[in-house]
Amino acid sequence: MTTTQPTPTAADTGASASAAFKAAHQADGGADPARVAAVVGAVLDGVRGALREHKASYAEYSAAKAWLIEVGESGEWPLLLDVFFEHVIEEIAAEERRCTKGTILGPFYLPDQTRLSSPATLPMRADEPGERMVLAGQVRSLDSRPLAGAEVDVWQADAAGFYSGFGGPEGNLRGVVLADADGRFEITTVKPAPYQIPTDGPTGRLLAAAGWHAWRPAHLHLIVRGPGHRDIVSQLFFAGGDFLDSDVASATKPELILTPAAGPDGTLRAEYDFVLEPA
Ligand code: MBD
Ligand code: FE
Repeated sequence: MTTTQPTPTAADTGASASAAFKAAHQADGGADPARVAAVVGAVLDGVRGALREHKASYAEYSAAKAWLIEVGESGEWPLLLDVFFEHVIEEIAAEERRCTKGTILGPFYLPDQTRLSSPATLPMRADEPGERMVLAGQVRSLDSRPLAGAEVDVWQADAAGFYSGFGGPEGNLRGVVLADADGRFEITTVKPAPYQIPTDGPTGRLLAAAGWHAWRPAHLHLIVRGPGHRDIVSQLFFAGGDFLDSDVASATKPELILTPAAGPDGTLRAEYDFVLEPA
C-alpha cells in the first residue's frame, strides 16, 4: 500500500455514516427496563472496574471526556462502534444460524444501489485503479435448491480507500446483482486493497495513541438475499493479504477468505457459494 494516495478523512466519512445510519434506523423506545438495567449496568460496572484497576487520573478523565465529545461532533460513532463492538453482536447473532457464515455490516452500507443482472460489472470509472476480478458463485437453500430471484448486494472501497457516498464518487463500486434462474451470479469488479480507517478523526487518533494500526484487510462487502430466506451479511477477504490476522474491526473468519486465480484470459476469478436459511 502506498502512502502517496489520499486516504479517507473523518470529514468525508463520519458525518455521512451518521446520516446513513439515521436514515435507516429509528429508536423504537420499546426496550425492557430489566434488560436495559442488566446490559447497561454490566457495561458501567466494566468501565468502573477498568478505571479502578488502572487508577485513572483526573487528567485522563478529562482527556476521555474531550475525546468522547469529539466522537459525537465528528459523526464517528458509527465507525467507532462498528470497529470495536459490532463483531461481538454478530458473533452472538450467528450462534443460532445455520446458513453460510457472515460477518459485520460496518458503517458504509447504502441501500437502493444500481440493480444489475448477472453477469454484471459493478459501476466503476473508466480508469478505475485495481486489478479486474470476477466473483462467481451460486445461492442455494439449506436443502441445496438453487434460489432463483436471489440477489447479491455488493460494496467496496476504491484503491484510495474511499467508499462511494463517504468520500468516493456516488454509486461507484456498489451494485445489487440479480442472480440467474439457477441462483448463479457472476460479478466483475476490481480487487480491493487493504483499507485504513480515517486517521485524522477521534477513532484514528485513539488507535495511534494506543500504538495500534488502523487497517482492515482488503475486503468486499456483501448482503445476499433470497426469496423466503434470511439475508446473509458478509465480507470476503483474500488469502495471503495483509492484516488478515490483525483486522482493526476483528471481523475476519477463516471461512470468508477467497483465493482468486487467473483464468485463461488473465482475469482473476474467485468462486464462493452462499447457503441461505429459511426466513
Ligand atoms: C470499514 O470499511 C469496515 O468495513 C468496517 C467494518 C469498519 C470500518 C471501515
Ligand atoms: Fe469495509
